[in-house]
Amino acid sequence: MPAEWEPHTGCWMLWPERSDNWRGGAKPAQHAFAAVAAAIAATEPVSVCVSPAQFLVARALLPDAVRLVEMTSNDSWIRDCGPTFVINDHGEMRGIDWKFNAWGGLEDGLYFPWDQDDLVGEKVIELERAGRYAPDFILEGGSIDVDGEGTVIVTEQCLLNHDRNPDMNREQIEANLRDYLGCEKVIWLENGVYLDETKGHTDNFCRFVAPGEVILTWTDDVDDPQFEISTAAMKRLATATDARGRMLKVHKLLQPTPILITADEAAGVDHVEGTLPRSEGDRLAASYVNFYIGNGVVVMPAFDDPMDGPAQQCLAKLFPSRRIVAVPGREILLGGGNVHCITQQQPKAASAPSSAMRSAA
Ligand code: KQY
Repeated sequence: MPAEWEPHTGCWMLWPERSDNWRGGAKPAQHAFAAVAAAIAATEPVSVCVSPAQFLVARALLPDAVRLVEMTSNDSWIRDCGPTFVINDHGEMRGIDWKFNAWGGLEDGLYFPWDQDDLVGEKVIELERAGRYAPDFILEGGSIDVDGEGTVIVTEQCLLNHDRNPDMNREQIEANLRDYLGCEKVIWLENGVYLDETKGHTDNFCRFVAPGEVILTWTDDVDDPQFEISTAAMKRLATATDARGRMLKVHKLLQPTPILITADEAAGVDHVEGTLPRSEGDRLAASYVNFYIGNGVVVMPAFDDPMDGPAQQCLAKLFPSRRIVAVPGREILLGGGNVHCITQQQPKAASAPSSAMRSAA
């Protein structure tokens, strides 16, 4: 799997719609998604998958350059239910169509059903006429982060959670990551961001920003539960080596002031049995680490918080050849994720696709 900073042929997104996750009939979220799509579309092609009912609404809110594709889904987290694109040994792009169970299945998943989300990976791969790998393995794209040189970061909280692949042990899970992502080294952190409803996705917590360099969400407030989580990760990262044997340089990215759901925001969500309740005062898993690295931009969430500026400056130093675009992140956060969770990059293949690709293993 190439690193996200390697060249893309494009980016995929899904259009938000369900009113039991997104307040105000998903209207505010749609504007936020449109801002993300527009920022990314400035430097690479963007495709947004949308239900037939929302096609014209999305068309009206998205820039003309964004391609709309009609597709059914249960929600809009394509990082997690979409394909993970990889490049094989012949330089051809393939899609991994992981199994998806809405972050925990019937026991503690975030909604039911998730059958249409589970088909998104296959449908996108079809549209791209790419070869498809379909492992019998539950994984969300937000739970992995790679350096493109054989290293992947994951958390135990997520990948060893009994609600994902309960019959597999750590070694079997590592074997799947090695086989499908082409990784030689798995770096295991313990937990992800405090109260993250994905149960520990690393894309909200700790990510590669260059070979041998990671960024970690951080707080200096010892009374914040995030302090202990980030400190524990720092300890592991301090002794970890990557697939090439390098020690890691860790960049701390200070989190925003804790963000709580307001009464108004909670009241705007349709409360439906079987979905995660959104209640006034609940803390959200806000993190600036949830950014998207596009061909010429880094799109980061902003929260109208004093820490927005320092976060933007930190990313500007780490990605000097890209423009750092801050987009309003609160509405996406209210749905349970952020910019990275709603996007999926498609890496550039090293060779032209051949007709044999679709049937090849
Ligand atoms: O953060 C993500 N990768 C997705 C969060 C899903 C939240 C569903 N309500």
